Amino acid sequence: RNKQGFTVFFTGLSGSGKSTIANALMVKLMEMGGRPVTLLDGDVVRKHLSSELGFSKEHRDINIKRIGFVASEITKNGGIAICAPIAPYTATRRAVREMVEAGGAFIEVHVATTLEECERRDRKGLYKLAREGKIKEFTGISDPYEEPVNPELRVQTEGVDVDHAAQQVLLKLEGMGLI
Ligand code: GGZ
Repeated sequence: RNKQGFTVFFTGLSGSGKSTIANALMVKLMEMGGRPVTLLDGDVVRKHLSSELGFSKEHRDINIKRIGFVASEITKNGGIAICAPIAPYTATRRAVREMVEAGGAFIEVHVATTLEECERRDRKGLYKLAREGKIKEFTGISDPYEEPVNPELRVQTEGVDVDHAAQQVLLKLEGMGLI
């Protein structure tokens, strides 16, 4: 019998490691074969699906709901969607969950790297620019991030390698009978 589709929805700060873990998870799921896997990464979506949008609450919400819609279509058709936006607002994440759960399973994964650690890494130099006021409304600095209260899974990235974090997600999916 065919298994139901599902969406793995990563949420976390800029530079928390969402994209890296999402990519590692995608590779592992593809290696297992069977179902198509679609990655909806934050910056790719911003370029191709949400290029006219900025970072106000209104625009972030539109962005996340678009991602949610695409993920829900994929999930409904038995596929696997992996999303990796910041998605800072609880209510918007809940709206996406409801859309996806109408046709399959939704797994929210909080990539729980602390602001201090993200800022220490500052891989793209954005935190420095945000501190200098050169980027406005920057998540964690001058814009909110509402931490998920009841995610299906919370992963740490400090002192843990990417493969291990992706493996934790796989174990969760197995436990839920999704793979
Ligand atoms: C947050 C910003 C901002 C502001 C540009 N706030 O580390 P990155 O660069 O590659 O990931 C961040 C990305 C966030 O886009 P999302 O679509 O994931 O955000 S949301 O879910 O809130 O819609 C960052 C970059 O865009 N970036 N300006 N002001 N991140």
